[in-house]
Amino acid sequence: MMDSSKMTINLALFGMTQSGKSSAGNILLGSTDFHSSFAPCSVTKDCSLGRSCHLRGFMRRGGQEITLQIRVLDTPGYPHSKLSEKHVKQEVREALAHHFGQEGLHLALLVQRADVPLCGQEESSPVQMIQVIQRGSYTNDIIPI
Ligand SMILES: Nc1nc2c(ncn2[C@@H]2O[C@H](COP(=O)(O)OP(=O)(O)OP(=O)(O)O)[C@@H](O)[C@H]2O)c(=O)[nH]1
Ligand SMILES: [Mg+2]
Repeated sequence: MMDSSKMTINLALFGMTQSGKSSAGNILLGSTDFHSSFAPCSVTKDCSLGRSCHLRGFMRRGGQEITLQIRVLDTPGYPHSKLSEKHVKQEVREALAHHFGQEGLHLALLVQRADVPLCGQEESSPVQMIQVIQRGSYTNDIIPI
């Protein structure tokens, strides 16, 4: 049965290789859950889930305090330096189903580097992946950061 005193936000990070996805996830969680480093190729190869602590007194519903937890899914870069686009899409689909299940994905955060000019088709690749995945699921919002 659903616990009405808890609210969970299921969030996933998307973006090109080395855009700062894992760092953004760590900042959101206030943790070092995700391996993040500067590299000439893609660092993250698998999806992984991090959870925030339960944030008490986040809001009230019917006079009752609601506790918030944010669940963050880090994903491999898209395009990836070693993995095919098909592989990354499949990996993300499976991770979304495994970690977020029936609840689904609530927020998709698109992480982009501010110091690299966007050119050609590449900048839209992560958005295309989100859209492909979204067609088979339930994401409501895409937020660029
Ligand atoms: N200057 C600056 N560096 C950042 C920022 N965010 C991340 N970085 C650095 O960029 C590098 C790559 O960051 P990651 O978080 O590993 O990037 P990623 O998108 O997860 O990379 P992949 O897993 O390889 O796709 C690291 O050295 C980070 O410290 C930022 O906002 N500003
Ligand atoms: Mg990463």
